[in-house]
Amino acid sequence: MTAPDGAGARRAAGTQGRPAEEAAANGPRHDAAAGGRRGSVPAAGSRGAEAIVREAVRVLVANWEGDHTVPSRRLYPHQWSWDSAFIAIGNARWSPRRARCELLALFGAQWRDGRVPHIVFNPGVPEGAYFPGPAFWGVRAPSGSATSGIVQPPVHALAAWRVYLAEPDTAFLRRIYPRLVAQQEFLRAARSSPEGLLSIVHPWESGMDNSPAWDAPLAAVDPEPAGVRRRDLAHVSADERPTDRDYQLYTSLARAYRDTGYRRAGAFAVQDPLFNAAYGAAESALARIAAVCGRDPEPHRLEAARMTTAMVRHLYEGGLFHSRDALTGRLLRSASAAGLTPLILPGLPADIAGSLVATAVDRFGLGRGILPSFAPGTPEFDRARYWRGPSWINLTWLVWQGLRRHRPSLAEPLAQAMVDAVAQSGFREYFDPFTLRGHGCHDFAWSASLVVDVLAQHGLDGVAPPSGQVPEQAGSLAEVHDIGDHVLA
Ligand code: 9WN
Repeated sequence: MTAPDGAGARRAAGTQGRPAEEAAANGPRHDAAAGGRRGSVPAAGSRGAEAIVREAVRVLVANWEGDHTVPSRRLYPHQWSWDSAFIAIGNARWSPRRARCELLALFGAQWRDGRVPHIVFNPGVPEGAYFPGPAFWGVRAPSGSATSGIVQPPVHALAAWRVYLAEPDTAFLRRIYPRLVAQQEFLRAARSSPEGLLSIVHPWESGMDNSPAWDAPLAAVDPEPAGVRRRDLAHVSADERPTDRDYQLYTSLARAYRDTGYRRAGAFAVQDPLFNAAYGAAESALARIAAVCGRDPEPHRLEAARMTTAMVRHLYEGGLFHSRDALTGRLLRSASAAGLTPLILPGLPADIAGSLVATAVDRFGLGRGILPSFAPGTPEFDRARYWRGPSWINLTWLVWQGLRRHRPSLAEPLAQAMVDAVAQSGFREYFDPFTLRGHGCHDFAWSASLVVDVLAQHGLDGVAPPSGQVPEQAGSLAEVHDIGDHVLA
């Protein structure tokens, strides 16, 4: 971890890249002609790929905590729910054992009602290392672990299936299947609406905390009156993080939910396309998992189809999926890249997929670089502030997965853009969509793990990854014994 990037650095990025207006009009790209710094991929081909994979594995080993991986040693020193899923997807390529362990550790802290908490706290880390810590949340899982009481997008079934494909271990699948089912059941029981959509009750549940998509519903929330003692600003510059007011809203909402025993939503209940798409894709993955476990896949297939239909009916408008305010019934039109993630739904109708791809090209610059988290050219867009514009590897990876199914020709440049970002700036938390300058923390785990997965599937500049044959969906990049803990720790 190095010193935070300051505001000066951010201004410098703005002047080195294209002027904001030009960038806004043309969408993100980072080739020399655009005036942005081209991603300096180290020696195209398998040797470059090998160096990146090696460095990624170093990060993943450095962040390993014995049974789970911290997203970042200092900024996020506990286990996070959807991070662990993305980490497992990449770890499956070099250590399927570690990937299985990651998921099982997370589900070890599952609550009786089936919810998988968004943070599992490490008892060895001091209370003050992260805010809000275990004392704020005030709750323990049946396992005894202190946890938060909210959830994150359920991308875990997808991860479990990919971990299985990397190394078919049916015992693992049998063990995790009922837990994944319980996770989905909790969401149906506690969060569904008459329209058949699921609500998140806190912006942190979206995983895209300060997305402009939440600005309107958050206007109805009373901020925590007292100041909040944030820890994140000790590690990252304030202009790359949510604002103090955001934190007052986050704390107020979390406190209100906590005070009902984590049962009743406060003033924020939103049906987010990413969360609902993750749930639908999870049902499709569960159908495959069920078949291997000798269970009936059909209910999962039907549920995936049902969710896809509900999303198209209630969240889709004008070439993009939007959130819907569950309290008012209003569609929250915004230009969040979350609205592109329904591309991961296998049963998405072809015409909708086609329109989403067109939107991605026109408004998000798809095909010309990495995916921004919010559409450039909108008043809310901020190229450096967290989820208000910067590019994140997990969001890009999800859309990439969707493109591989619905528009393979655009999947390839997007894979290359992810590799370019980390080749130029390292495994940063997020990236300027125009210059690929890194922001947020360093050595961020899912940036490392997902790029390992990208290289395993795509190679670099179209060159196959170092281990040679890596099948489309299955297989590992290297044997555990080749890139083992001992070699790189
Ligand atoms: C709050 C860990 C998490 C990610 C989220 C990201 C950020 C936490 C924070 O870090 O959120 O959950 O403290 O800002 O927004 O997506 O899971 O990497």
